[in-house]
Amino acid sequence: MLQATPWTLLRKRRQPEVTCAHPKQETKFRDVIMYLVERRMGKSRRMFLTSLARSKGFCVEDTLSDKVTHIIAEANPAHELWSWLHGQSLTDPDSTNVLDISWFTESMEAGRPVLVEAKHCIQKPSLQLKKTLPANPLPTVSQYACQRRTTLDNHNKVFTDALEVLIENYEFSDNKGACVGFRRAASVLKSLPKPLRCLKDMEGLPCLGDDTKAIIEEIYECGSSSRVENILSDEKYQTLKLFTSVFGVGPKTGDKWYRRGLRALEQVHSEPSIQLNKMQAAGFLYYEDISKPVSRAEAKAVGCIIEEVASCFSSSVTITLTGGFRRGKEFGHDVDFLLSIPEPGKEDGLLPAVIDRLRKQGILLYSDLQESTLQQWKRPSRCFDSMDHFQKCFLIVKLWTRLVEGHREDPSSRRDWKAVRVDLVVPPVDCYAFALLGWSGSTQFERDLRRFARLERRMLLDNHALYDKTTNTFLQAKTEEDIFAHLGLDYIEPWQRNA
Ligand code: DCT
Ligand code: MG
Repeated sequence: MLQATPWTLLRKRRQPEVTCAHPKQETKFRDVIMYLVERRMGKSRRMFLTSLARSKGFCVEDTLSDKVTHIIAEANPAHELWSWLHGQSLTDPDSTNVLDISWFTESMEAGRPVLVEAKHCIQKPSLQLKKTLPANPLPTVSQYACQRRTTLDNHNKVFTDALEVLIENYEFSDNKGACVGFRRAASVLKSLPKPLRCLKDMEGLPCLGDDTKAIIEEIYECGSSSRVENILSDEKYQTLKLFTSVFGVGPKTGDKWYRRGLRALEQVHSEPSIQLNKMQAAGFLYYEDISKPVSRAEAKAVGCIIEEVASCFSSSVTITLTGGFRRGKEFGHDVDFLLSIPEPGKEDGLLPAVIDRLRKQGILLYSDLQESTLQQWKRPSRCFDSMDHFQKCFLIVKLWTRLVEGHREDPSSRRDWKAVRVDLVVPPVDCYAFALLGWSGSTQFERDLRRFARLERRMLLDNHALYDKTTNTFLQAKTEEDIFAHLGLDYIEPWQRNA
C-alpha cells in the first residue's frame, strides 16, 4: 500500500500560471502559435512581449494548450522548465518547440518567425542525462519473480509506490490487463539491488512497459508523476480506497456505494437501505482496530492463544506463522497461520473446536468457518485467485494488550484489548508444503511461480499440488525445497519472496 511519505518529501509541481489577456491584432503567421512562460520572465515583461508580438502580427496564446506550437521561456533552467511543462495538461510536450527567448527576439527583429535552430532549443534534461551518465548495467533480471530474490529492502520505493497507486486504481475499475502489467513492473523494481540511478539503468529490465518508463522518467524530472497525482486527488479513488479498507468490502460493493452518492463511512453506516452482510458489519464494528496494522509482537501473542486452544484438540497440532510475517515483515493487515496434524485425516473438526474454545474464552469477535472442499483428484487450478479448498476460517479475535510483549500501559487508552484479523488454514499433511508455499506469498511471487510452472515447465501448481502435464502425474513434496527442485528453480527463502 502507498505510504504518504515519499510524495510529501518531494518537490511539489507548481500550479499553472495566471495568464494575461490582451486585445488581439490581426494574425499574419498562422502556423506559429506562441506561448510565453511567465515563470522567471515575470508578469509585466510577459505582458509587454505579448503586446509587442501581437502588434507585429504574431499569434500569442494566453493559456498553454495543445494548439501552441512554440513555447518561449526566459532564464528558466532546462530541468525546471521541463518539470513544469510535464505538469501541464499537454498531450505531448516533446513534440512542441520549446525555445529560449533568443528565438523570440530574433523573430521580432526580423518581423517574422525565424527558422528554429538547435541554439534556440531548450533541451530536455533527460536526453542530456542519457548521454552523459555512464550506463550502470544490472545483472540479467528474470521476468519471473520466482527467479529473483526480493527482500524487504526496496531501493526503488519512490517508483513502486507510484505504480502501486495505478495498480490499485485499475483494481477499482477491474482493468485486469493493466493491473498485470504494472504489478510485474513494480515487482521487477522491488527486486533490484540498488536504486535506478539514470534512465539508462532501465535498459534490459524485463516487464517495464512504455507507460511505466514514462512514469519513472517523469519522477526523475519532476519528483512526482502527474498521472499518479491526478489519481491521488481523484474523489472516486479516495472514496473507493476508504470503502475497500473495510473488512468484507471489495471494489464492486465500494463502487455501488460510490454510485449511490455515498462518500464517507458514516454515510454508509447510517443509510437505512444498505444491508451490510455479517462480514461487513464486523468490518464496521471493529474498523478502528482492524484498519491499523498488526505488529509482529501482536502476531506472536495471537500465535500463543491459537497454539493453546488448538492443543486442547490434539497435542500433535503444529502451528506455523505464514503470510507477510513469515517473509520478515514487521507489520501486516492480518495474521495468517497454518495448522497441521501429522496423522492423515485427524484434522477433521480442528477449526470448529478452536472457534468454540475462543468463543468460550470470550475472545471471539467474528468467525467465518469454511469447511474443506478438497477433492484429491482435482488438478491444480489455472486461476490463482480462486481460493484453495482447505478447511479454513477468517476470524476477528480480541487480543488483550497485556499479552503483547513489550506492551506498556497507556492510562489514556479507553480499552485494554485490540481486535485483530486472523486467518487459520488446515491443509491435510500431504498438501502441507504446497499450502505453506502458497500462504507465504507474496501474492505476486505466487502468481509468477504458477506462471513459470505453466509456461516454462508444462506443470500446474496451486496451494494443493504440483501436476506434470508431460507425464500426467502429481509430484509429491514434503518441503518447499522439494517443490522448487521439481520446478528446476533455485530455492528462494521466504524473506526473499517479497516480490
Ligand atoms: N493467498 C492465497 N490465496 C489467495 C489469497 C492469498 O494463497 N486467494 C496467499 C498469498 C499471501 C498469503 O496468502 C497471505 O495473504 P494476505 O494476508 O492477504 O497477504 P500478506 O502477504 O500476509 O499481507 P499482509 O502482511 O498485509 O497481511
Ligand atoms: Mg497476511
